[in-house]
Amino acid sequence: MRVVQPPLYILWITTFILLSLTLKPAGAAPAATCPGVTRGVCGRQCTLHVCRQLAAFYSATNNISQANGPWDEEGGWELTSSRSCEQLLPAGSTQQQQPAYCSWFGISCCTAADLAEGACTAIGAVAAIDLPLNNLNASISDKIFLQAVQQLHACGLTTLNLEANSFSGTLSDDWGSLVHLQKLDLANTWISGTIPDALQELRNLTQINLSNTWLTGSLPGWLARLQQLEQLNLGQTWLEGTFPAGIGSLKQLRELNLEATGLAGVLPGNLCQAKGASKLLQLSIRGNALEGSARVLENCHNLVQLVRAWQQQQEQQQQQQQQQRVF
Ligand SMILES: *[C@@H]1O[C@H](CO)[C@@H](O)[C@H](O)[C@H]1NC(C)=O
Ligand SMILES: *[C@@H]1O[C@H](CO)[C@@H](O)[C@H](O)[C@H]1NC(C)=O
Ligand SMILES: *[C@@H]1O[C@H](CO)[C@@H](O)[C@H](O)[C@H]1NC(C)=O
Ligand SMILES: CC(=O)N[C@H]1CO[C@H](CO)[C@@H](O)[C@@H]1O
Repeated sequence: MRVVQPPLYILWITTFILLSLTLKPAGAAPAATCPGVTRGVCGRQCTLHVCRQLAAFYSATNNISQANGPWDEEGGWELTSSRSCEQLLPAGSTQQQQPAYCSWFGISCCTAADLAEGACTAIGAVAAIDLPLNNLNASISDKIFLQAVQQLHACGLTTLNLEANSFSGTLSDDWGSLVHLQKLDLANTWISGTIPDALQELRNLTQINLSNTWLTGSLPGWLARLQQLEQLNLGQTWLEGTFPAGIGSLKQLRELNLEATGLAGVLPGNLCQAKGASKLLQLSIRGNALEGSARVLENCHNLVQLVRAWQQQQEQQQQQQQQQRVF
């Protein structure tokens, strides 16, 4: 009987290996990759891919007024059902020419200078989408929308400004895959839910604007780890809880807006932790229950605008006194 044992043993091992191989890809979706990029240049395969992703983005957000499209016709996107990406990007076009989508309204393409600055990864791909106030209507949890954004991100998208549109939905963990993002602006939309921990992977963010939304939950402590942050605007949201002390250690922070939120408690005594080096210019904390003494701002040497409830009252009193004097 012992003679049979080795093959059985091998069979078990083989089964185990096969099982683990088939089970592995069942986890998180693999990160999107950008096809057709050679030495920092978005080649034809890449430009076609980018164009198709913009088409997907367009159809996922274009549904408010299909007749005219949400974007202005003159500078508008040329993509319609009768004009495909193949027609817009003829095969013979030279690399010196910018792909047609680079001149579309709200689109900025990656240039050699941008590439050198680390602002994008492939010349000729899309570096920024700036479409504030453009009647876009979609859910940010919508799979088609999200996939288009993820694919564009894989090709070097670093700025996504969709402020003041009709976006709804929640920031799912999938948003944590957009690790190259430097600017994220979804302010003035209907988005709701909490700020997922997955967003802490977006270490290169310099600007976050999620103000005037229906976001709930607490202000995540990991924001303190986004060391590139220059502007953080989470004002006019339903965020609550306390102020994470570490935010005071963000060395690049210039603007911090937490006004009209449910935040409460005592401000940490180290709001501008980096002595002498604090870049904080604007701080707005009115309209919430945050408390703190003036000593909290001791090291905020560069502060030029401070908006606090008590200060506003003082200004109003001063204005009233001045008016009384005039009359
Ligand atoms: C926006 O899209 C949603 C669902 O996709 C739809 O129910 C709603 O009517 C749209 N809003 C407008 C103003 O077209
Ligand atoms: C973050 O920025 C640095 C500097 O530009 C760059 O080297 C790095 O690759 C970026 N990381 C990601 C995930 O984009
Ligand atoms: C963020 O959004 C608010 C509200 O729409 C807007 O006033 C502000 O200019 C935006 N940008 C920054 C950096 O706060
Ligand atoms: C999000 C959404 O509803 N997208 C639809 C917009 O309209 C196009 C074309 O009619 C559809 O293909 C999308 O599914």
